[in-house]
Formats: sequence, structure tokens, C-alpha cells
Amino acid sequence: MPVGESLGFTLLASNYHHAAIVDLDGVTVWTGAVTRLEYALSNVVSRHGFDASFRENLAANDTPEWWLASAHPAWTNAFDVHALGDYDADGMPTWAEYVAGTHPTNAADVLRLHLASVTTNGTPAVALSWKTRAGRTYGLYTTTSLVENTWHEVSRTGGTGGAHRHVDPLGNGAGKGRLYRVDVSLRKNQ
Ligand SMILES: [Ca+2]
Repeated sequence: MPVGESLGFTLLASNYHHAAIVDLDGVTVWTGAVTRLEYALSNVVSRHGFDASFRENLAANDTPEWWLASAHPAWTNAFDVHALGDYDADGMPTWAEYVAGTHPTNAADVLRLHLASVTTNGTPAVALSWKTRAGRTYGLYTTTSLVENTWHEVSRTGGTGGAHRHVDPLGNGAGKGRLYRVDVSLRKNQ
């Protein structure tokens, strides 16, 4: 282009995304959240680097709108309502199913901890298992008292897409009640 002229850009976000950041020569010159942005460089007399970053639109609890729309054909608006609801009544709200990688309209697809009594090396133990999904990290916790509510981490593992099984020897706690909890978190940037 001739020196001294202006150059205009039109940034168009795809569905369920928005333009978020514009950098010029490595410096942020615009931030916001719009689906369409007109940006102009005027009086251009030298070489410039222009970068535009787009982000996904997030509903309640950081649930991506595109994921909600892909999960149910009618979920194309009221995204917060859908994210916070429990459409399949499996006890897990839709936003949590996004984190867990389960399907929010299929009650059979849900993160659930299964327990079984087993014996390991001649002593009582409990076998805990659950289905995992890739891209998630699972923490298994136990406590002997909901009153104290002090949870101890038993294991931490990455999801593979298969079942994960952990055998917890009961040891001296064999005679006490023991509770277990499994937490899941989404690993970002994968
Ligand atoms: Ca659900």
C-alpha cells in the first residue's frame, strides 16, 4: 500500500465467540467483547504487526456457549439458565458436566464414584472407581467426619478416557465410618 494511506480491518467473530484483544506492534491497543469490530490504521508510513485475539463466549461458571449449543439444539440462548440447570436430572448441573466431560442430556453419562469392599494383603480395603475423561484431573479425598469436614487427598490422577480404580486400605480406620469424594477439574490449554 502507498505510504501515508489508511488501512481498515473488519474483525468478525464466529458463532459464540467474540473479538477480545487487538495488539499493534506487540502493544495492546483495544480490549472489549464484540462480535464485529472495525479497526483502522491511519497514515501508515512503516511496517506494523497487527494481531487480533478472539475468545469463546462464557455463560455461568465459565461454561462455553458453543459447548451448550452443541449439547442441545434448543440451547441457543438463555445460556446461563441452561448452564445452571440439570436437564437430565442426574444430580449434576450442566456447567459441572462440561467440567467433567459428561453429556448434559444423558443421565447415564455422569461422574459417579463406585465403592466396593475388597481385601488386600489380608486386610479390609475399599475399592473406588469412576469413569474418567481425557483432559481432566481427578482428586480423590476421604474424611472420617463430616462434622470436622477435613478432607485428605488420597490420590490425584489425570483422566485417560477409561475407568480409574484406587484401592484404599482401611488400616486402623476399619471400624470407623469413612466417606469419599471425587473432584474433577478441567485442564486448560490442552
Ligand atoms: Ca446433568
